[in-house]
Amino acid sequence: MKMIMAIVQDADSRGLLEALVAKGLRATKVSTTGGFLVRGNATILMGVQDEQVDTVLAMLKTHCHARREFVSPVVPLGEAASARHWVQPLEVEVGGATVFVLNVERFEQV
Ligand code: 2BA
Repeated sequence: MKMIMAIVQDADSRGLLEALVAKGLRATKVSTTGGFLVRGNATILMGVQDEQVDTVLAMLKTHCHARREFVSPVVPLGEAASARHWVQPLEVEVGGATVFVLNVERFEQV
Protein backbone atom coordinates (compact mmCIF):
# COMPACT_ATOMS: atom_id res chain seq x y z
CA MET A 1 0.00 0.00 0.00
CA LYS A 2 1.12 3.58 -0.70
CA MET A 3 0.26 6.97 0.73
CA ILE A 4 0.14 9.60 -2.00
CA MET A 5 0.43 13.16 -0.71
CA ALA A 6 -0.32 15.68 -3.43
CA ILE A 7 -0.06 19.43 -2.92
CA VAL A 8 -2.40 21.06 -5.42
CA GLN A 9 -3.95 24.44 -6.01
CA ASP A 10 -7.27 25.08 -4.28
CA ALA A 11 -8.93 25.78 -7.64
CA ASP A 12 -8.15 22.23 -8.80
CA SER A 13 -8.96 20.36 -5.61
CA ARG A 14 -12.73 20.04 -6.02
CA GLY A 15 -12.59 18.54 -9.51
CA LEU A 16 -9.80 16.22 -8.44
CA LEU A 17 -11.73 14.98 -5.38
CA GLU A 18 -14.88 14.40 -7.44
CA ALA A 19 -12.91 12.40 -10.01
CA LEU A 20 -11.17 10.32 -7.32
CA VAL A 21 -14.46 9.50 -5.57
CA ALA A 22 -16.10 8.64 -8.91
CA LYS A 23 -13.33 6.06 -9.44
CA GLY A 24 -13.91 4.59 -5.97
CA LEU A 25 -10.65 6.01 -4.61
CA ARG A 26 -10.54 7.43 -1.12
CA ALA A 27 -9.05 10.82 -0.38
CA THR A 28 -8.78 13.46 2.33
CA LYS A 29 -8.30 17.15 1.66
CA VAL A 30 -6.27 19.19 4.14
CA SER A 31 -6.21 22.97 3.76
CA THR A 32 -2.57 24.03 3.69
CA THR A 33 -0.42 27.08 2.98
CA GLY A 34 2.60 27.21 0.68
CA GLY A 35 5.74 28.45 2.36
CA PHE A 36 6.89 30.67 -0.53
CA LEU A 37 3.71 32.41 -1.70
CA VAL A 38 2.05 32.07 1.73
CA ARG A 39 -1.24 31.43 -0.08
CA GLY A 40 -3.78 28.70 0.52
CA ASN A 41 -3.36 25.44 -1.31
CA ALA A 42 -4.68 21.93 -0.67
CA THR A 43 -2.91 18.75 0.33
CA ILE A 44 -4.74 15.62 -0.78
CA LEU A 45 -3.96 12.42 1.12
CA MET A 46 -4.75 9.20 -0.72
CA GLY A 47 -4.18 5.71 0.66
CA VAL A 48 -4.11 3.39 -2.37
CA GLN A 49 -3.00 -0.05 -3.48
CA ASP A 50 0.39 -0.18 -5.24
CA GLU A 51 -1.24 -0.89 -8.61
CA GLN A 52 -3.45 2.23 -8.30
CA VAL A 53 -0.54 4.69 -8.04
CA ASP A 54 -0.19 5.21 -11.80
CA THR A 55 -3.93 5.80 -12.15
CA VAL A 56 -3.81 8.47 -9.45
CA LEU A 57 -0.76 10.13 -11.02
CA ALA A 58 -2.59 10.27 -14.36
CA MET A 59 -5.63 11.82 -12.66
CA LEU A 60 -3.42 14.43 -10.99
CA LYS A 61 -1.98 15.33 -14.40
CA THR A 62 -5.48 15.65 -15.86
CA HIS A 63 -7.03 17.73 -13.09
CA CYS A 64 -4.16 19.90 -11.79
CA HIS A 65 -3.00 22.77 -13.94
CA ALA A 66 0.09 24.95 -13.77
CA ARG A 67 -0.66 28.65 -13.36
CA ARG A 68 1.47 31.77 -13.31
CA GLU A 69 1.34 33.82 -10.13
CA PHE A 70 2.98 37.09 -9.20
CA VAL A 71 4.75 37.76 -5.92
CA SER A 72 5.53 41.26 -4.71
CA PRO A 73 8.96 41.21 -3.08
CA VAL A 74 8.95 42.76 0.39
CA VAL A 75 11.02 45.96 0.54
CA PRO A 76 11.77 47.83 3.78
CA LEU A 77 9.59 50.97 4.03
CA GLY A 78 12.54 53.36 4.03
CA GLU A 79 13.97 51.83 0.88
CA ALA A 80 10.59 51.64 -0.91
CA ALA A 81 10.40 55.43 -0.87
CA SER A 82 13.48 55.60 -3.06
CA ALA A 83 12.96 55.35 -6.85
CA ARG A 84 16.26 53.46 -7.06
CA HIS A 85 14.60 50.57 -5.25
CA TRP A 86 11.62 50.20 -7.60
CA VAL A 87 10.92 46.44 -7.51
CA GLN A 88 9.12 44.47 -10.20
CA PRO A 89 6.72 41.69 -9.15
CA LEU A 90 8.30 38.26 -9.49
CA GLU A 91 6.51 35.73 -11.71
CA VAL A 92 6.46 32.08 -10.65
CA GLU A 93 4.79 29.01 -12.15
CA VAL A 94 2.79 27.08 -9.55
CA GLY A 95 1.78 23.44 -9.89
CA GLY A 96 0.06 21.34 -11.38
CA ALA A 97 0.79 19.07 -8.39
CA THR A 98 3.72 18.34 -6.09
CA VAL A 99 3.48 14.64 -5.31
CA PHE A 100 5.10 12.41 -2.69
CA VAL A 101 4.53 8.64 -2.85
CA LEU A 102 5.30 6.93 0.49
CA ASN A 103 5.34 3.28 1.50
CA VAL A 104 2.68 2.47 4.10
CA GLU A 105 4.00 0.11 6.76
CA ARG A 106 0.61 -0.65 8.25
CA PHE A 107 -3.00 0.42 7.68
CA GLU A 108 -5.77 0.02 10.26
CA GLN A 109 -9.30 1.29 10.62
CA VAL A 110 -10.50 0.62 14.13
P1 2BA B 1 4.76 27.64 -2.33
O1 2BA B 1 5.83 27.28 -1.37
O2 2BA B 1 3.89 28.79 -1.99
O3 2BA B 1 5.47 27.86 -3.75
C1 2BA B 1 4.73 28.34 -4.86
C2 2BA B 1 5.61 28.39 -6.09
O4 2BA B 1 6.64 29.35 -5.88
C3 2BA B 1 6.33 27.07 -6.41
O5 2BA B 1 5.47 26.25 -7.19
C4 2BA B 1 7.55 27.56 -7.16
O6 2BA B 1 7.23 27.83 -8.52
C5 2BA B 1 7.86 28.89 -6.48
N1 2BA B 1 8.86 28.76 -5.43
C6 2BA B 1 8.76 28.07 -4.27
N2 2BA B 1 9.87 28.22 -3.52
C7 2BA B 1 10.67 29.04 -4.21
C8 2BA B 1 11.96 29.61 -3.98
N3 2BA B 1 12.66 29.35 -2.86
N4 2BA B 1 12.49 30.42 -4.94
C9 2BA B 1 11.82 30.70 -6.08
N5 2BA B 1 10.60 30.21 -6.36
C10 2BA B 1 10.04 29.40 -5.45
P2 2BA B 1 5.54 24.67 -7.00
O7 2BA B 1 6.97 24.19 -7.04
O8 2BA B 1 4.61 24.08 -8.02
O9 2BA B 1 5.00 24.37 -5.54
C11 2BA B 1 3.63 24.54 -5.20
C12 2BA B 1 3.43 24.31 -3.72
O10 2BA B 1 3.77 22.94 -3.43
C13 2BA B 1 4.34 25.11 -2.81
O11 2BA B 1 3.77 26.40 -2.56
C14 2BA B 1 4.40 24.27 -1.55
O12 2BA B 1 3.21 24.44 -0.79
C15 2BA B 1 4.38 22.85 -2.13
N6 2BA B 1 5.73 22.28 -2.32
C16 2BA B 1 6.50 22.33 -3.42
N7 2BA B 1 7.64 21.65 -3.25
C17 2BA B 1 7.61 21.15 -1.99
C18 2BA B 1 8.50 20.36 -1.20
N8 2BA B 1 9.70 19.93 -1.70
N9 2BA B 1 8.15 20.04 0.05
C19 2BA B 1 6.96 20.47 0.56
N10 2BA B 1 6.07 21.22 -0.14
C20 2BA B 1 6.39 21.56 -1.39
